[in-house]
Amino acid sequence: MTTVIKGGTVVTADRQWKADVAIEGETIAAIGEDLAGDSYIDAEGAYVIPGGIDPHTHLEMPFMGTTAAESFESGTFAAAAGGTTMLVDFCLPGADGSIRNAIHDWHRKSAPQICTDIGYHMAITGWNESIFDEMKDAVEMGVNSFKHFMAYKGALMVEDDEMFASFSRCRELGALPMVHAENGDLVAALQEKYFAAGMTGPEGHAHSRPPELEGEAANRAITIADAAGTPLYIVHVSCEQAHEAIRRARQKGMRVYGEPLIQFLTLDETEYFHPDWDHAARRVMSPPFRDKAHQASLWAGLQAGSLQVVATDHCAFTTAQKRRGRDDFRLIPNGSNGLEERLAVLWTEGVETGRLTPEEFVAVTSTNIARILNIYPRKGAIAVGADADIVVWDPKISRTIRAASHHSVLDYNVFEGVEVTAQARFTLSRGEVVWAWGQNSRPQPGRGRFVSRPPFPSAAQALSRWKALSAPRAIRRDPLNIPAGI
Ligand code: DUC
Ligand code: ZN
Ligand code: ZN
Ligand code: ZN
Repeated sequence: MTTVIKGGTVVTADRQWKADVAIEGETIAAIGEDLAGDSYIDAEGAYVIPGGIDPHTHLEMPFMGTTAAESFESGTFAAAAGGTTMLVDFCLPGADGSIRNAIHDWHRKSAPQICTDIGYHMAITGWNESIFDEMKDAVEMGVNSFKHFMAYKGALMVEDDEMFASFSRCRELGALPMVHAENGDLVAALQEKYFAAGMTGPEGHAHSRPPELEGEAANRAITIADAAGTPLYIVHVSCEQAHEAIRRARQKGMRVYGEPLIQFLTLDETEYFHPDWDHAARRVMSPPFRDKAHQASLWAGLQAGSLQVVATDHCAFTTAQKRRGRDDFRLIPNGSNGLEERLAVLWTEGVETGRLTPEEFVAVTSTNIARILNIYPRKGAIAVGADADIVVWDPKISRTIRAASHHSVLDYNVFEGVEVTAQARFTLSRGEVVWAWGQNSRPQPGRGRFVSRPPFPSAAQALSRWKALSAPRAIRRDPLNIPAGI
């Protein structure tokens, strides 16, 4: 059985050309002109792009006294409707602190539900010998990235010595450290200060998390990564200060990656001063939305390549859940939506405006993160042998984003009323159509798979390769063999 995606323009991270794409089973079998098959998918007038990869979601995650409302089923279906065929979810240790158990727990929750493929990052929320040991188990279980919260004091936050120990362990294991960069001690102090001064609403959230605190933490994490000899991935970069830290580190030769969110690129801090409490609270996330100058910095970073990935941090809490913080902004569960909207909003605000080329759009929504997470070219590529995770992307379907018609379980949408000019006509996951615009079909929950991500060549090997080159040079900067040029 051969299925051919017919008549479209294939776009990859480096070029675009008119071609058909033939699929056999779960993978791409051929790319070329006038391909014949047993069945056809119409791509006339559309782009044929690698399925989006959202590397930052929190589905069903217990957090701030409640649990994120988006399920693995609704989340992966909403993703597919928006042209995203893989997401990478953050796995949090439970009360026993065990990494192994947390991964089993995430499998137990996700496996029966997922409509498309997923991977995990593991959160490191403390430090002891069993965490040291279990990080190896995580890598063997296909989880090769570890996230560190520099904020959420008294809950998830880790200290600098703990990060140094964990980053050093990542280096031994060939894993990638990631950080949520905000100075958690100062956030807690400022929250206290504004609340004590009578500021109880969502505006207190914005005031207590200024961009300087994100910039400081980003710089500190970069210093720790440099000392440990690891690359570093900084999640949800929202501001010029953090972007500047990343630019400087890269200019010095470090592999530091930055991930702006689609929300940060398009929505701003005025949302927190909206007269409707629900409106403002629904947008409370950390870091918070910033002003337009920071947005301009993030767009520039995507253009220049100093920022590599656009994600969502999709962490969906209903209005009822947000109201837990009605009298105290510190209790509003942090998180906002974007899993379904990411590609359409980025296309409209990025490609339609001329800020990004279609190739850059593919790079920042799919290919770059596939390379950073070591799953390229199985994911993130239109290439013979790659998984047939493909989107037929129609740049002529305009629509208005509405909670009433989205596929998330949320009762609102932070992009409500935003007009977008493109949409997934078809989304294929490993060769199967999991979304078709204008049709009511839904994929089978549980058909998605966990994608095991191998470690990078070990630091020890990389080091000895460097040592073999006798020229005196810094050996600290390049311990993992992440491909150059991203
Ligand atoms: N920020 C959020 O807004 N939600 C989940 C976790 C985080 O760091
Ligand atoms: Zn501290
Ligand atoms: Zn975070
Ligand atoms: Zn997050």
